[in-house]
Amino acid sequence: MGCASSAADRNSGRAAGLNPDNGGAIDPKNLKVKLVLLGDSGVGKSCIVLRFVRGQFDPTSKVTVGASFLSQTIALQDSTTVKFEIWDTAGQERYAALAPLYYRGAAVAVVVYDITSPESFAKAQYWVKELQKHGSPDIVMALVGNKADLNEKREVTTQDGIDCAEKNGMFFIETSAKTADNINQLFEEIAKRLPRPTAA
Ligand SMILES: Nc1nc2c(ncn2[C@@H]2O[C@H](COP(=O)(O)OP(=O)(O)O)[C@@H](O)[C@H]2O)c(=O)[nH]1
Ligand SMILES: [Mg+2]
Repeated sequence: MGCASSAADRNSGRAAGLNPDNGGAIDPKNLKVKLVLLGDSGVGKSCIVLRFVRGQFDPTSKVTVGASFLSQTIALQDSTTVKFEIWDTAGQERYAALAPLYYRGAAVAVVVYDITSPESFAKAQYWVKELQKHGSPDIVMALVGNKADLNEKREVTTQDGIDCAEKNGMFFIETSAKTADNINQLFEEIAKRLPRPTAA
């Protein structure tokens, strides 16, 4: 069970993000960035995207197969717009070999774990290492502890998340796709951290 994005079909015709050169655009006021979500199956990657793009939470929708593509534009206070081209990957092992196709050339990687699952936190650290080895050198990385609404079942402390993020130069936030807590903040903070292209 999970949040498959049926809206993916609507946007799939514009799925040019597989081009490694497509991680960023040149207009400094209208940024276009390729963002990839990585993390164990079931941590809520698809739900985070759906919450951000459509403002919805659907606990009954389907597991992501391979990867799906959605886009969303946000406006920052300095009137910059940032268009996120979001690649939501499937966490299952059988798709792991495909992951480099999605994170190669990505300007942003969002590594997600579930605060109730130490296994998913270990997997997140695996992805961080993978990105450090094979991702773009200037990639913006965020570490996200999702399902913060399940605090009574928490098994990964906030401090563990903070420490891991600090060690790896990442931005850290705890979110809930279910309650929408910190979902917009996640993307706004990423947008603020993007390297701004200087006018040619
Ligand atoms: N309580 C709670 N459940 C969530 C949250 N985000 C996702 N889920 C549930 O976790 C399951 C997996 O979500 P999904 O987005 O498919 O995970 P993915 O495999 O990482 O894409 C689904 O049953 C969701 O309803 C959240 O923030 N809180
Ligand atoms: Mg999914």
